[in-house]
Amino acid sequence: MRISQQTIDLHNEKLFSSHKRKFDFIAAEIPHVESIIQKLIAFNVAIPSWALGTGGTRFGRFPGGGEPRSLEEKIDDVGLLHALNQSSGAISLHIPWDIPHDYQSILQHAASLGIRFDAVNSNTFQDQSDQQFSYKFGSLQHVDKHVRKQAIAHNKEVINHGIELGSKALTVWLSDGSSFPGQLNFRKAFQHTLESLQEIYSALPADWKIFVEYKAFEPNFYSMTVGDWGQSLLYANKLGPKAFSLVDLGHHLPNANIEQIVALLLMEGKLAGFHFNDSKYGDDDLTVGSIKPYQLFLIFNELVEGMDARGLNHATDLGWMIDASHNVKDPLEDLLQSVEAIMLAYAQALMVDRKKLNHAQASNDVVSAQELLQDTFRTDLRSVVAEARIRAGGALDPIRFYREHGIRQSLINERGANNKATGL
Ligand code: RM4
Ligand code: MN
Ligand code: MN
Repeated sequence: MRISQQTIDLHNEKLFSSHKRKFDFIAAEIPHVESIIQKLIAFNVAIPSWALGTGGTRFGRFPGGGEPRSLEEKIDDVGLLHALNQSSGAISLHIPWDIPHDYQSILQHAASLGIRFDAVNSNTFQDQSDQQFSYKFGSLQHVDKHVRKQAIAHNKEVINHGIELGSKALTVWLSDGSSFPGQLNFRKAFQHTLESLQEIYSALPADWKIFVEYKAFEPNFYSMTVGDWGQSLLYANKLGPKAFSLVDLGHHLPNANIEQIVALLLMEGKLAGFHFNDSKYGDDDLTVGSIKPYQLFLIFNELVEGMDARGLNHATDLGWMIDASHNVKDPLEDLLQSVEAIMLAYAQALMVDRKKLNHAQASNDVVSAQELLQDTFRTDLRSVVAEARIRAGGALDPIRFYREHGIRQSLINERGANNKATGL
């Protein structure tokens, strides 16, 4: 199913006067509101192909119906999101969960919905039925070079799929590590992983990047071979200028200061970008902004400051992706909420008065610095985000539109109630 511009316009007309009151009020308070709106319009967040179906835990999974049955239908779902919010114009594919067969028709299909292909992801954390060697004891780190070779070949294959689709980056997340003391020689595991990554790196086209994603624990519970930003940065530095560290918000030990990590990776020119999600305990993969919205704002505050200091283009120079799982919500509603939370945090960060903050910092005025950030965070910018969205052609209230138009029910009618999308 597709959403017509006409139905979006009708929806917007109905809600416009109430929106305008809120927007005019806040716009009068922000002198550079127009430039914030332009930046919001340019900003897009890629949707993960592996999270368009219902997620689950190791205890169970409760599908909601109408899940996409093919890569084409996943692209359709991203098309629906993008039509509603005009900020989800990209999809990030996970191979082999989503192997593209007919590149031309997939490219055409995606283009007709305004969707491009973001980073491609490899998977050496699961065994596939047709593979020769098992990843039970790791992939790029493995003690047996045959296993490493197989994992390297898989990554090269993923790059090749990405080249056909116009992707410009490979994201490598490894579950490699150990679950018990003594199981691994840490130095050898690191060196094997580095050598394997070097071989993958050498297969990258000139204009590609490789994103090295770290994670503190799970599925290995004693050590992870790319366990934190320090290790990821070591690999990225040793690999070369096309290698960067990817921050997944759920991949840190509790209470880590992620905004500081972000600031320093940016300073080193080694920040790849993000897998956005939120969490209370571990890699919970919850809706972005649902648990720690202030942290999200502080991260964006560092991002805007650091990107501007390096003269980066906010919209295109880093990778912006969601990596979440939807266990109890409709995945599409959940993704709309996540994108909205990201846009809001970005808008707030754009609003921060940098001059005043610099001044407060330079004069050790701790109170003013805190007041300034909290004052910004407590300013309701939802109508500014909505204004950007409608100017770009999206819906004033995407979730309301989605519900009023019975989109999930149409998807169930079209695709059935019991199919299971590939992915998490
Ligand atoms: C991992 C990690 C990766 C994602 C897999 C599915 O925890 O976040 O980015 O590809 O999950
Ligand atoms: Mn991730
Ligand atoms: Mn994760």
